[in-house]
Amino acid sequence: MNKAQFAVVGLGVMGQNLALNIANKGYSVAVYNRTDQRTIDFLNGPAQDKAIIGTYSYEGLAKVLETPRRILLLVKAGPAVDAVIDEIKPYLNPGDILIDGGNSYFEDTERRIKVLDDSGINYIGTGVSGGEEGALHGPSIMPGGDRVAWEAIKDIFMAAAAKAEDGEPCVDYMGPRGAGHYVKMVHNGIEYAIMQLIAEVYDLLRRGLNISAQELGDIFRQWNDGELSSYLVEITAEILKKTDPDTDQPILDVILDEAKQKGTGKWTSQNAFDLGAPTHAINAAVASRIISSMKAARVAASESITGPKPAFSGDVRQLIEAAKEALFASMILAYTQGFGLMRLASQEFDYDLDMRNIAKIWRAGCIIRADMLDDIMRAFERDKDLTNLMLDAYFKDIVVHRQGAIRHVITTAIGMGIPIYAMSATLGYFDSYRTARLPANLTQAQRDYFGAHTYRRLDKEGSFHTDWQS
Ligand code: 2AM
Repeated sequence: MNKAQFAVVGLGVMGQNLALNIANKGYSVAVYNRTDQRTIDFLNGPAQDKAIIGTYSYEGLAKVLETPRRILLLVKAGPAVDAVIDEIKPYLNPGDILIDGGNSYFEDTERRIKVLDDSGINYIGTGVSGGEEGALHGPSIMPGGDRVAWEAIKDIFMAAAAKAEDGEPCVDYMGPRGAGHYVKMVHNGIEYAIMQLIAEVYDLLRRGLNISAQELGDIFRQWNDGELSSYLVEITAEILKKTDPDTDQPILDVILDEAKQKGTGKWTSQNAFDLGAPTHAINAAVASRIISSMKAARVAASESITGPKPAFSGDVRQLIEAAKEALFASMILAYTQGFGLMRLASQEFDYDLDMRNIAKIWRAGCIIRADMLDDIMRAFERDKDLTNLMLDAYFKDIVVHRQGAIRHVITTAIGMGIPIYAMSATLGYFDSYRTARLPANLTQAQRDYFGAHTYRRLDKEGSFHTDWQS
């Protein structure tokens, strides 16, 4: 019997679709799932007539695989990954490759690699983005870990990955240890930011301007035909135009306004705080999801805590145009913050991340794919050490010229009492970054006043303390 070239452990939707994707590219795939019935259903269903074989023990899985074994784990992030590694390890040999394709926290990946080091088993932690559809037709894949192991899985991953318009596969080696999962984490952080920015623009136009969901769907569709062209803007247009079959209302009007989260956005912010990276848009998006989940409290408060009424008396067309420009510029600033964070992380963790390659593999397949990533890739081609995207002439020109639109959109929303926190935070990042002298001099004085923390001066070197009360 010919041995299988690749294995997938964990047959949730992502696991099933990746197994199908890889089999469709001409590789033979063995699958295993903790609960046998799921394997049976998969084999009798979507995997019928494919080069996919089912196995019902880790021992059996190990036996049917060619060596070195290449095994992709797609189980729930967290303790399940450790459990599977422990159970499968006795059947593996040095040189075999375990690949974790779940949304694992990058520090867990670093720890697992350390633990497996003595066994000779190679470990790859990889981000996979694109949702269920992406997994089946081509996701963006962000692998990190052992470089030799990467070379051994490269052909399969390149075949399975999405292809950008220039034909380049959306996968590349990100860096050692947890680098792949780190990049995926930041991808998700940027995703949170962009989703929140879009949500705020939707809220302003829908509630503030009373534009119907249908009309707004057309507006987003038009935007998606231009420079805003991106997966998230595209699906927003489709969502806005969707009618609920039960009520005949726009489906958005019957969906509960409580955003859930699995943690990758929060991890991004937490890590950004640890590293000292300004990620205003991501932080604001996480905070916005949190306050959205306090539905009962908000409903109660809405009855007693008053504010301005969302009533707009200005030029509607002008505001819609400004919203488009503001969304574009603030999306650029969200990417700017994400790439800035990865730059710091690369130094802190010795990941040696290549920002150009990250932009390159985000151009298709993943949730934050957008035409502007092609330009981001080019900016890092012009200068691979670019410290901030806004310092690239092309992007500087865009944000400088669109800042008026952001200011107009934000002040309009604020005047009407419509929360626009992520976009405001993004502008705060922009304004802080371009301000030579911030009020942190006062912060330093206060710290010295109450805690004798000392301060530095503009006019001479050294550390100073003032006797404030004398
Ligand atoms: P299950 O079908 O047996 O629940 C996504 O949830 C995938 O993760 C499923 O295939 C699920 O297997 C698997 N999974 C979750 N926890 C697991 C564990 N502790 N060990 C093995 N697989 C697990």
